[in-house]
Amino acid sequence: RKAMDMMKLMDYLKGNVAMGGQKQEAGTHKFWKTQPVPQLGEEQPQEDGAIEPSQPPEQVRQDPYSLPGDFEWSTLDISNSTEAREVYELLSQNYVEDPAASFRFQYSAEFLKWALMPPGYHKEWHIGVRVKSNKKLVAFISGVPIHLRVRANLLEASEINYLCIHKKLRSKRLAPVLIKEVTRQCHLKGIFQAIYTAGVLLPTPVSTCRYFHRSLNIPKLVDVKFTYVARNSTLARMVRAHKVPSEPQLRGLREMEEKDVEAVAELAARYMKRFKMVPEFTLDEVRHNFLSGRGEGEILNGRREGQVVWAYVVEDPKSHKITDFFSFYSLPSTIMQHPKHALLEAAYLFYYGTATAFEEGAESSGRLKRRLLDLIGDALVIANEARFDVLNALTLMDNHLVLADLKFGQGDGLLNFYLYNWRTSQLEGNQALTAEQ
Ligand code: MYA
Repeated sequence: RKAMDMMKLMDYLKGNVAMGGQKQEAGTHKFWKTQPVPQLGEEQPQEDGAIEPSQPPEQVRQDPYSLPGDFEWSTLDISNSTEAREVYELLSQNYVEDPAASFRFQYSAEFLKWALMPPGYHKEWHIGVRVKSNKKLVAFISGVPIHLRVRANLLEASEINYLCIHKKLRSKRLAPVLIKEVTRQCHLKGIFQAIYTAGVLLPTPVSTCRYFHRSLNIPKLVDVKFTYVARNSTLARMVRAHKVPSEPQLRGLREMEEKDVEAVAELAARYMKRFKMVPEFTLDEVRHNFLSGRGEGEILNGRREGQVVWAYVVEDPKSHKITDFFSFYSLPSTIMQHPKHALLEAAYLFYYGTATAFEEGAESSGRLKRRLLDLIGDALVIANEARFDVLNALTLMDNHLVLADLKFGQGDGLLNFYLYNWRTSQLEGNQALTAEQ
């Protein structure tokens, strides 16, 4: 399958585009051809490096880009619940949908707070556009700081996400203005590289991953047409085939706590050395990513109120060392026009790691694969306990080792990874680690 994706990617690069159901013609990217990104058909670079030089602070444009007359820029204060709610409302009505317009991402306000306010975030990178007359929020783009290692280089970069324009204002070339403005705000903070992901194909992905889905709540998923009963099967048989154990299987598995921050940071850092494009986390970032989105109060039906992230560790019962961890986050989708179900409760596999990977011969002997089957298998148990309908994962990190055995089914969606103002030759899916939330 991966070979197929690479071939499609090659076709795209040659200009014969038909990827992810998207048709585009090479050479027609009026905006992207003016930007410091690899252009279509370019040869793979011999060396890694910036495409254009960083600017000294006094050369960075000081004035905001101009917007059409009826609109104005507005910095959003995400720590303010009313403003976080405004972004939530804009996205829940206008953000990414599947090609059939059946499902639309519904990031919660708590999720947005967690994703947009990591340690060292800049409020200036949370950029809105409002209608001047009534102050209605009609567009948004955001960035957060990230230390990103791409092969041997550690980049101080921004991660751009949640670009969204109200449906009524589409195709008016407003997106390039938002992108230029967030670029300017990054430049003002001395940041000249960025990472971003998109389902759509643009010039030019550094890596392309496919979505896989592990069904948990089969009757509902069939009901909302997220999945189908195969012609040679029945609903009951499918339910049986997708049953997960009622208890985690790994001895020593427990929820991550504050006392684990250092051990998880070390394990994650060492594990991520396996991959070619990865974020590097400080202790504060580990605490933020895995503990701050945990919600409040008692766990009820596998969840706390407002919980967006689940993080678990395996503590060796004898040595009390942390040997493994996994995490996933909650990102529901609105089910459009369904009489019974309004929300698809989806969890997305996030970061994980296992010390088994550091043992001699772990990969060739199959030990790494077996350990990951146990670990991600337990992630399924926890996700099921927390009443998620489905656990989603991409073809990145070591996921390819376990997806088939754990009964993840291949999805239609692709996710393209892009770097802004950084040249490096293309990475295969499993060499990239998502920075996507
Ligand atoms: S990906 C999620 C994007 N959001 C959605 O898909 C939500 C639903 N859709 C919309 O809200 C609109 O359709 C959007 C486009 C806003 C996407 N990334 O204004 P237009 C190019 C980059 O007439 P609209 C995410 O959030 C398109 O190719 N460019 O179009 C990551 C064309 O340029 P060109 C995109 O449909 C975002 C131009 O825009 C995307 O009204 C990373 C047309 O503009 C896209 N997803 O609005 C942003 N979609 O003619 C880049 C279309 O050249 C960050 N376009 O083909 C770059 C780094 C910046 C920081 C640098 C720091 C140093």
